[in-house]
Amino acid sequence: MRNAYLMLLLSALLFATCSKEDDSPPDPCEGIVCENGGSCVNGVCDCPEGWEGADCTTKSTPSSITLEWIEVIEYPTTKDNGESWDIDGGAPDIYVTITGKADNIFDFLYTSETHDNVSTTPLYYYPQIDLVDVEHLHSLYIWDEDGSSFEEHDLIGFINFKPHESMSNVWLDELEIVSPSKGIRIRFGMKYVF
Ligand SMILES: [Ca+2]
Ligand SMILES: [Ca+2]
Repeated sequence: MRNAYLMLLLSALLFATCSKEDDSPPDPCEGIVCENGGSCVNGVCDCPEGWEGADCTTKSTPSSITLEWIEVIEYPTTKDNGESWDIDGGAPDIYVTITGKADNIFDFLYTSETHDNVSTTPLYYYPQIDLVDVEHLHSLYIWDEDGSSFEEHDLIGFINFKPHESMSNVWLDELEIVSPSKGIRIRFGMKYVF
């Protein structure tokens, strides 16, 4: 009788142990895939900087983009009539400006220093400015400096660009803008601020 009681107790214990295992909650992260380097925590994706959404596939909108460098790779080396840009007929003295609105070319967000007597490319400039209208059209203008007043400078050319392209599914730390018809090729180095 005592043995039977012990057996019953043992069975009860075994049952309790087994049922405890059966009652354990399922893994809340089972079947959840977090993209772009995200990881699942308690059934919710913990996304890395720059990504959001249930599975980390939605790009965050940066609060600003720091323009770290500009590389001028190609620009028209002469005027349309073949004349030199420079007032003395020599090599151009090149600086760049950036505007946030394509309709006002004199509303400069940035004016670079001038590289005098440019005979080789690429040219580098280091703006270190924060662009806040990240999805708006900006323009980069290339100038030849002549004389002492701005009116004497020649506009060599310009291109439009958007600092942030939300449709793209990658984060680019370099943005290349090419306009074959204008003979201009530029690269930007960018850092995103969220
Ligand atoms: Ca000139
Ligand atoms: Ca010049």
